[in-house]
Amino acid sequence: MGVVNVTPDSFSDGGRYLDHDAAVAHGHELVEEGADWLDVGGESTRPGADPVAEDEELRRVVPVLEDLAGLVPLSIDTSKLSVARAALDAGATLVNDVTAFRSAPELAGLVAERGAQCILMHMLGEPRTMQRDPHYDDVVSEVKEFLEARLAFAVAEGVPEDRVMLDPGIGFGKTLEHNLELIRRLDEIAALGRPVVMGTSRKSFLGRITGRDVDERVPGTIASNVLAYERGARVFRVHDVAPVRDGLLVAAATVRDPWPTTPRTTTTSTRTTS
Ligand code: HH2
Repeated sequence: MGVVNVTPDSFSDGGRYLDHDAAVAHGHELVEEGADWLDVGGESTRPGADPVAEDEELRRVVPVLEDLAGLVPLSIDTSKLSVARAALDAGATLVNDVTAFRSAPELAGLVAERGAQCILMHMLGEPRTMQRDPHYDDVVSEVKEFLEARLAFAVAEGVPEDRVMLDPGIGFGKTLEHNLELIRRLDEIAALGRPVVMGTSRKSFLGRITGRDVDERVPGTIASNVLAYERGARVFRVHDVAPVRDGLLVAAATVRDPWPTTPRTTTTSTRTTS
C-alpha cells in the first residue's frame, strides 16, 4: 500500500505532494513501482500535529481521489465521517481510520452501508498527546485486546468481519521498546484472524536505532516489514514501494505459504542474475 500524503506537514514527506498534480503524479509513480493500493490522506497524524478542518481536508483529498480512481483500489486515511463519505463517493473502497471508529463511531455504519473495507488501528490517546510518556503493562496484550474490541464494535455495527483489517499502530503512543515488542510478537495480533497492516515506513523508531534521517530509513523500513511479514503481517503501508516490495517478494519466496502474488514482469523475471 503506497502512501499519498496531500499535506503540508507529514513527518515523512510533508509538503511534497500538497499540490494536486504532484499528489496525482506521485500516486501514478507508486503504482508503477508496484503498489496494489494507494492510501490518500489529507491530515497528518504525526505527534503534535494540529487538527485539519473538515473543508480543508475535503479540498485536499477528494480531487486527488477522483483523478486516481480506477488505477488501483484506493484507501482514504481519515477519521472524519464527511471526508470518508466524500472519499467513497470519489472512488475509494477502504477507510483507514487511525482512531478505529472512536472519533466518529458513525463511520462504522457508513463502511457497512457502502460495502467498503476498513483498517482499524490502535493508538494510545490522540496525536497531539500520544507520545507523552506512553505506558502499558503489556503492550502486546493491551493492543490485541483493543483491536479485538474495535473489531467487535465494527461487526456489531454491520461491517462483515471479512471487510476488516487490523493495525497495531506503530509509533502511535508507543516508545521504541513498545514498537519493537509489537513487531517481535506480531503473531499474537495476527492470531485475531484478520489481515494485519504494518506501518513502520520511515518512522522515528527506525531513526532511533540507525541514527538515520527520515529520507534515509528505507533499509530499516524493509527490515521491519520483512520481519513483520514473517510474523503474519499482510498489508504494508509504505512510502518507498519499489524497494519494500522487492524485500517482501524475496521474503515471501523463502516461506512455505506465501501470499498469492506475481513478480513484476518488466524487471525481475526477464533478467538472469547470479
Ligand atoms: N501511519 C501514519 C498514518 N496513517 N495508518 C495506518 N493504518 N497505520 C499507520 O501506521 C499509519 C497510518 C503516519 O505516517 P504518514 O502518513 O507518512 O505521516 P503523517 O501522519 O505525518 O502524514
